[in-house]
Parts: sequence; structure tokens; C-alpha cells
Amino acid sequence: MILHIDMDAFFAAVEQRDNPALRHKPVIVAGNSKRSVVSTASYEARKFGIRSAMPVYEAKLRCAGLIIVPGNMGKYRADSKKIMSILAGFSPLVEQVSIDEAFVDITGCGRLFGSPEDMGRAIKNKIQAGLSLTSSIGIAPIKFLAKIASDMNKPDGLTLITPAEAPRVLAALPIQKVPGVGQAAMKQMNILNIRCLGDIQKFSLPLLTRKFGKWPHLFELSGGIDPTPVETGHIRKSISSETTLSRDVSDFETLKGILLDRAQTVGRDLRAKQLVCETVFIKLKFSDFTQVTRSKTLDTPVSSSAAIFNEALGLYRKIELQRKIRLAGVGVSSLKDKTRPVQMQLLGEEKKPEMRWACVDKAVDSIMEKFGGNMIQKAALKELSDEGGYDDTKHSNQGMDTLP
Ligand code: TTP
Ligand code: MG
Repeated sequence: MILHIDMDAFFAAVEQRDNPALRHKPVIVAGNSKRSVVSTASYEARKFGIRSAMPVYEAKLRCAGLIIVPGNMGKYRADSKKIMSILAGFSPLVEQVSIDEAFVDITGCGRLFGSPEDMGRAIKNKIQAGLSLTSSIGIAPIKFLAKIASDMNKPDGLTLITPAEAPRVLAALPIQKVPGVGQAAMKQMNILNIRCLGDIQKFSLPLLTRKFGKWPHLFELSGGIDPTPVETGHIRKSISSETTLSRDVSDFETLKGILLDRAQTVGRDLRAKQLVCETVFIKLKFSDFTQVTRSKTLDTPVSSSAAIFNEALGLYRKIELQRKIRLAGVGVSSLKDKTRPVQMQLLGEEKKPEMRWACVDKAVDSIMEKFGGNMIQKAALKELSDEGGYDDTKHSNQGMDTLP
């Protein structure tokens, strides 16, 4: 059996816990710029229709008494770590999937902790006692269903789907609840009158594959098959950082500066985790809220901010700009352990810029770690911030990313 846990209104709940004046009130955690978006809303705020990723101005319109609290990632990360270590006390097979979410394989834990339901309750109680936070837990025979189950009775839920119940729940599951089913797939499914996962079983797999290519996975899920195991020792799939600009821009120098700044943040995070990356990607959101992402896979893994920046810039140059840019982000994926051997280029190794930049990065990283903030930055960035080109509503994604 697999258990999935997801904390309730995580950032907002932490803030409400730490400040009694915020309890039972509509609260959002968000930046303070006019263009900030809601990271999360307390359940009291959700009653007004306020949701993650909604612009703050819209949230304010929906709820006059809304309280806006700035985020504190350090605090959320520390709590996340405590939650994960509580989970590790129940099973060695824990896979953290985001800052407030994890799968736990509880197969074979029965003798120590009782029934799956008992175990779910024990985990919830331990988190409540240790951190004064509520969580929602789903337990099911496969990962996919466990995640669906944890969402069924939020907040403070505990939902068990037994192996006997699983086929019925799967069959009745609205297709839009299935991860990976986007707008385009939904359209095709509507044509075939597929509303629930169970409807997929009415078609033959060869027919679906011939017509739509990538459906074997859905077909398997609809039949209750999800072979993905709980993966421990999980390396983050990606690291990214993005900036919402204080005004929409299209001038190259400002955007170049932002990419440089974001590349440095991402690079620092990457190096701090002793990782290298094989893919660099960028994300741009335009004034009309449409967005594009572009990625490039590299021949050799890199970790220097300069290499990440150069690749990001190369990607950016290839995008045809028709509208002004509202948000720009840089990210890295295909992350590998730095200590793992990699194939080096045989020629010109001593001249490789990546090697030379390693010394600069090392010096900059240690200064930043010691003194923090803006103690040291690229001269190009100094000019930009003097011009007031963009605000500081950055947020590093936590691997649950919206980015690929
Ligand atoms: P979620 O688990 O998606 O949301 P939540 O915990 O706030 O609420 P729920 O009870 O529905 O689980 O995300 C966890 C945290 O990640 C959330 O508290 C804030 C952050 N986050 C963002 O910063 N931006 C986003 O768009 C989302 C969805 C979450
Ligand atoms: Mg959550």
C-alpha cells in the first residue's frame, strides 16, 4: 500500500500557526508588488474563490478583509524537513515530491504500526503534535490513486481506498483529475465521449494508441496498473528561478540582466547541492499571460552560473518576441550528482571556460553564504537595479515545478 501526504494550505498554515492574529482569517502568502501572484491561500480565503497563482489584485477584489503575508521560504523549508523526517520514522521508503508532499511505501509496516489507517492517523497526529499543522493523507494500492485520495477530503483528511474499492474509484474518476491530461487531450476525449477514466476501457488499446499515440499509460491507469515505485534518494528533477517584472518589458538589456541574475541563483542552488545539470531551460510569460518554455540538452554537464546564463541567453535569442515580457525564468534539469564520473571532452580541456568559471563561482558562493543578500553581484546587474528595471518578486521553485 502507498500513502500520499500533502500538507493543508502549507505556507499559509505555517503563517497562521506562528501568528495567532492570522488564525481563522482569510490569509494569502504573496509578494507585495502590484503584480505578485498568490502562492497559497488559507482555507478561509479559499471560500472567496481565492486560489494559488491568482494575481493578488484579483484576490483583494474578491475579499475586502484579505490579509497578505510575505513568504518565508527558509521557515517553510525547515518545517518541510521536519515533516519528511517524521515520515522517515515510519518507513524507509519515502519519496518527497514537493516542499509539502511525499509518497510513503507502507507495505510491510503493518506489524509495527497496525492497519494502513492507523498508520495514517499516527502520522497525522505526530505532525500535529510536532509542528501544529494539519495534513491530508490518502492511502491506496497504487501511487496515482493515493495522490487522488489525499485530495478527496482536504483539509485534515484521511482517505483509504482499499484494493477492493480501487477499480470502482478509478472507473468513476473524472478524466480531468488524471495528471497529464491537458486541454488538448480533453478535447479528443470528449469527441470519444470519454468523461471518466472507466470510459477508456471501452476502447481497445491498439485503437487508442493508433489514434492518439501516448495513451497506453492512461489505459494502464484505468485498469488499475501504476507500476511506478516509491523512489527514495530522490534527486530533485529540476531547479528553477523566475522573476515577475514590475512592468512589462521588451528591451534586450533588461531581460539579459534578469536571465543573468536568475542563472546565478539557479547555479548557486545547483552547486550547493553538489549537482551538475545536462539541460538548461528558460520560461517567458508575456503580457497576455501566454508563456513559452525552451530547453537545450548539453553535451557536457555544467554547474557554473556563466554556462547556465550563456545557454539561457542562446535560448532566449531564438524566441521571436511579439509581445512584451511579464515574467522571465531560468531553470536546469537532468540533474546529476557532481561526484559521479562524467565523460570529459578530450581536447582543449584546460581552456574550458566551465573550469575557469568554477573558481569565480566558488568565491562568489562563499561570499554570498557568509554575508548573504546583495553583497556581491555582476556589474551588469548593478546598473540594472540602479535603473529600477525589475522588482524582486523572485521565487525559486521547489521541484514541484511548473517548469519542465
Ligand atoms: P500545494 O500543496 O499545491 O498547496 P497548499 O499546501 O497551499 O494547499 P492544499 O491544502 O490545497 O494542499 O502547494 C504547497 C505550497 O507550495 C503552497 O503552500 C505554496 C507553494 N506554492 C506556490 O508557491 N505556488 C503555487 O502555484 C502552488 C500551487 C504552491
Ligand atoms: Mg499542500
